[in-house]
This record gives sequence, C-alpha cells and structure tokens, in this order.
Amino acid sequence: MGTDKASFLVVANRLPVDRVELPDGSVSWRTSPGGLVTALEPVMRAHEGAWVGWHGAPDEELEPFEEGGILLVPVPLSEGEIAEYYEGFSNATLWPLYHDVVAPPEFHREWWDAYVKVNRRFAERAAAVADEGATVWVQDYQLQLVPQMLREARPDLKIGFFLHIPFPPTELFQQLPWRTEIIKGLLGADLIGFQVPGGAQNFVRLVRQRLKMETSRDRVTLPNGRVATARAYPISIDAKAFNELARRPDVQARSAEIRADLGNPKTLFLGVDRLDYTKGIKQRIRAFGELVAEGRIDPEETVFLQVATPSRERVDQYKLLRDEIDQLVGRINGDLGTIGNPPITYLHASFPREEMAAMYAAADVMVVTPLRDGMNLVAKEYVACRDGNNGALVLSEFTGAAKEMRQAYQVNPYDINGLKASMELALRDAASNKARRMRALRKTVFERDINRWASSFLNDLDEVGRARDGAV
Ligand code: GDG
Repeated sequence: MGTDKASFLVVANRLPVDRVELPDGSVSWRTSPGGLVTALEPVMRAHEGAWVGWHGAPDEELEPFEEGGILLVPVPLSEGEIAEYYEGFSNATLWPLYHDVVAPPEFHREWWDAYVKVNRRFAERAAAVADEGATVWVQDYQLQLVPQMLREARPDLKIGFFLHIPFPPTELFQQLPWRTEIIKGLLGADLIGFQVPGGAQNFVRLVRQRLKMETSRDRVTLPNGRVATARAYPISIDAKAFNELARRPDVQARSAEIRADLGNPKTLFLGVDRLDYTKGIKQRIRAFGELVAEGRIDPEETVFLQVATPSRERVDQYKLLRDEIDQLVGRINGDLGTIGNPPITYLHASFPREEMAAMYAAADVMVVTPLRDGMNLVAKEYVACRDGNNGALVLSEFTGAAKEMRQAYQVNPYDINGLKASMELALRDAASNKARRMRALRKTVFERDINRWASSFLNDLDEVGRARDGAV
C-alpha cells in the first residue's frame, strides 16, 4: 500500500479480523469472512481502503497493520469502556430502545459519557487516516455520533452512515434523554442509510418535529444550507458464495450426517440466531412444543434443531434469556420426549460457516420469528442454500426481510396460535406450493445481493457528495 492514508474508509465497532495464535506462541490476525467484508473487498482494493475499528481485546494499543490488502486501524477500548460504551449504552440502552423496547432500555448518564468519548476516539482515528476528499462509511448504532464529529474535523470528506438495526418510531425514540444529540450526530453524514423505508421516514419526521429543520421527502436541509439524505438500502448476503458453499460435496455429506444424527426424521425444523431476546426464540419453541403436545406434530417424525450463538453474555437481559430458554427446552423435552427422541435439540454454540450451510441444506422448515429485526440475514442464507426449490421459510412480519420476501409463510410471532398454524402449514403444504414460493424467494435473494446493496449505497453517496461539492 505504501501510504498510511486511505481514500475509502469503513468505520465500524469491530475490525473484521480475529486474533489467531500461531504454534510458536506469537499472535497473528485473520480476516473474518462476514458479508460486509466480502462486499467491500473489491472497493477496498480499488481505493486503498482502510477499516477503523476495535480489535476485540481490552486495554491494548495496537499500531495500524495491513491484512488481506486492507489497512486495519485498531481503536483501543479499556475494560471500563467496554462495560459502559459497548455493553451498556450500545447494548442495554440503544439496542432494546431501537427494537420496540421488547426489553426495558436502561438510561445511565455515565454510559452516555462513555459513548461520547469512544465515538470521539473513532472519529479522531478516522480523521487521521482519511485522505483529502476521501469517502468514509460509518456503520451502525454504536457510532451514531461519528458522522458529525468527523464532519467538524474534516469538512472535505464524503460521509455515509448505515444503520443495521431498525430506526424506531418517533414516540419510542423520544424516550432517549440524548435524542437531540443522536439526531445531530447522524445528520453529519451526507447519506444516512436504513434497512427499510419506514426507518428513513421515522428519521426524517423526527428531524422535522424535534429540530424544526426543513425537510422534503428524503432530504433534510441543515441551517448552514448543507443537505443530508435519508434512504433505505436493504442489506443482503453474498448469495452466490453461500449457494456454492452449500453445494460443496463435503457440505452435502455433512448435511446428510446431521439428519442421520438427529434420527433421520421425516421433517427437520431449524432455527439459527444469536441468543437475543429480539429473535423470538421462546415464541417459536413454545409453539413447537404445543404442536407436539396437541398431537398435531408427531415427534417420532419431526424434530426441531435450534442453534443459539452465544452473544453479549455479560449483559443482564441476555443471561436471563439464556436461563429461560434452557428451562423451556428442558420442560418440553422432559414432558414430551422419549428415550433417544427429544423433540428439540438445542445447541448454545457457534459454528463454522460450512456447518451453518450444512444445517440450512438439511432443514425442511426454517423458522425465523423475531419480534423486531433490522433485516435478518439467516432467512436469506437459508433461501440461498435451497437448490431444489424445496423447503419452507416461516418468517416474522417484523423483520426487514419480510418486506422483500413476500412469499415466505409470514407470521406475527406474538400470535402463538397463528404461529402454530403457519408452522403446521409450512410442514404440510403441497410440494408444488412450496416450490412456487421458494422459486420466487430465490429470485429476490439472488438478484438483490450484497454487492448490489454496497454499490447502490456508494453510488448514491458519490452522487449526493458531488452535488454538495458543486453547491459549495
Ligand atoms: C444485525 C441486525 C441485520 C449466526 N450464528 C453463527 C453465524 N451466524 C451468522 C448468520 C448471519 C449472521 O450471523 C446473523 O445475522 P442476522 O441478520 O440474522 O442478525 P444480527 O446478528 O442481529 O445482525 C440484522 C444484520 O445486522 C445485517 O445488517 O440483518 O437485522 O440485527 O450471517 O449466518 N455464523 C457462523 N457461526 C455461527 O454460529 N459462522
């Protein structure tokens, strides 16, 4: 790369790398193959790209380093900042508030102070690395103050922001004691991206009502005449890569093995989520348990595999949820299971992507029932793996994905009877109906993939940025 400046930057809470220990005891880094990294890799390479983010370990200062053609710029976080900025304000205040307050958000002034301090540090690092006129793309709810902080330090930059989680209705957002600061923070960006049009509309309405700024459709005019645009960019997956993974002979073999290990059931239901109270895991397990108890599902023929990836384990609400799910699964298996035949197999663990693809390929019915979700990539990954146009997707109408995936068996996860009826329909529906739905879903997922998401955001950012430069 030969330079320590970049003309394209991503700023995100985490760097896309995992620490690996080499046999000689030394430490190295491996890029983690998330969707965002994959989508941005070509952009990164074409533009001397840099990624600014925390590297995952507390109390550790690291110099910028290069990995896989990307300049990685670590931002240090202390143990206390992880507790207050990350676990506290990000995940116990903003996360529940933005997800329809399905858990009560906690408001603590010290958490806010840490959030401001850490956002400033991210903004300073980004400002130091960005070349004159560079494009900077800030990601997600942990960094909502960065656009404005960066704008103040570096008015020459093109600044984009994308929110991966829902933007709440104005009535809920107003609870936040620091609501004005957050809106102003976001308005530092030229382009503010949301998962669905409703999020962008909520934001623009809030700007008009609270800050009394002039708005017109998706555009906000700030007092200094600068324009910020708010639009929806539904995120997606690298559908082709996921599909290729699922077709690999070793993954297919593993898929058959999974079914065999589960006793070769006639039907396999699957749930895959981070263990999070927004995902509606309890609702779907309860629904399945009742279907078995009522004799509508025969546990000799049908099993449910639920994978819950450990997440935010030091946050109280997450500890509580883990216990509740343990108890619920234990009760259903205890009441309704027979030797060697538990109706539900529950795994609290994370797996390599190959194993995820093997599970998707093995499942006849995928159950995705969040109470609120920005998008939900699991639904799209499942569909990308269904080459035979078989299988069925049960999908909550409260996910961003439901807006595009109309042909799924859509459900309201709060309505347990409705959920049971839809799960049963997905199990028993005629193969021709399932194939018709799956074909349509696959068309959507393959057409609107992650590359299209990234390029449409970046093209629009370029356009609004150029309009701004022209106006100055
Ligand atoms: C946020 C928003 C939005 C899960 N367990 C394992 C594993 N995963 C992967 C899945 C999928 C991803 O994690 C989860 O993405 P989701 O979209 O389902 O949910 P969130 O984590 O809540 O993501 C969400 C997303 O951001 C993107 O904008 O869609 O609404 O909440 O890709 O496959 N991957 C591996 N092992 C696991 O055990 N390898």
